Amino acid sequence: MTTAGTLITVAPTGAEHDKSAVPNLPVTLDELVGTARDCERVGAAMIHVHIRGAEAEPTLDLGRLRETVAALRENTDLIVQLSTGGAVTDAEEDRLRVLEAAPDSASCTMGTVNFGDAVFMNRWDFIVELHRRMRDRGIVPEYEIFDLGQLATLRRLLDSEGPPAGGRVHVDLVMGVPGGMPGDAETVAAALRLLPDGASFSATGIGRTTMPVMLTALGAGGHLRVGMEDTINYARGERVKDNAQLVARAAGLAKIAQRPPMPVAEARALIGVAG
Ligand code: KMH
Ligand code: ZN
Repeated sequence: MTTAGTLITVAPTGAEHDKSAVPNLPVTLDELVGTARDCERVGAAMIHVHIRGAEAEPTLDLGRLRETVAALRENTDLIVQLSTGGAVTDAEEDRLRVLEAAPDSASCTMGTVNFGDAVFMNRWDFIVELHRRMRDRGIVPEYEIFDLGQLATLRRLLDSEGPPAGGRVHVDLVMGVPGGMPGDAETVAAALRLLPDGASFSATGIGRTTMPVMLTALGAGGHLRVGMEDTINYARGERVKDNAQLVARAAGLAKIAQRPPMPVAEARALIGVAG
């Protein structure tokens, strides 16, 4: 489904980088809320959240997740999406427990993929369980796709389990992960042929694939995810200053493409999150 506007999601932290690589990586709740406000101001409508613990280590601590959801709701209008992907080392039961923090949306990865030197494990039974629990709790999934075969898994899931909470199917193509699909125009085109009918999609390119993926997705009627989770260099030899810099660039390109950043209310309707 193509729309006039562009849904911009910011993924500000992730589980893979630290402040020694990017000093403005938001790792405390205050930093995350400040980033969220800045990014909302320049065009983001949704935030994809990974949180950190007291030592800035990736964590799925439920108390912290609940506090984070509450703080983001209090300080922004952004759609709050929690990661159930976590870090590659996270256990399935901890990833499922994330849903107890009751976000608007949560990520739901459609298969196992090599992830650099590690493996990001997503067994079929686990995927089904995540999908069911999200539906039972009214949490809207964003189906994360790291490789083309995962789109076949998404179709299998929807065929066997029926539609998700909210009734819409929204997919995020995460491209350019070493071990996953490449981040280039040909692969975006191939992915679009495999999308379920009526699905909306956003795309993000890791590292050097950031710009080719962004420009292709915009031209193809897709939406954008940007942020330090995926991109720590703004240009060759230039570190990203902060997440708002990445959102502002995406918003500027979306305007040039005559598909300006989508207001939050429209974004909620697009992916099926209740207003
Ligand atoms: N950190 C990656 C292993 C998600 O957020 O759902 C998984 C990830 C996907 O980032
Ligand atoms: Zn993530």
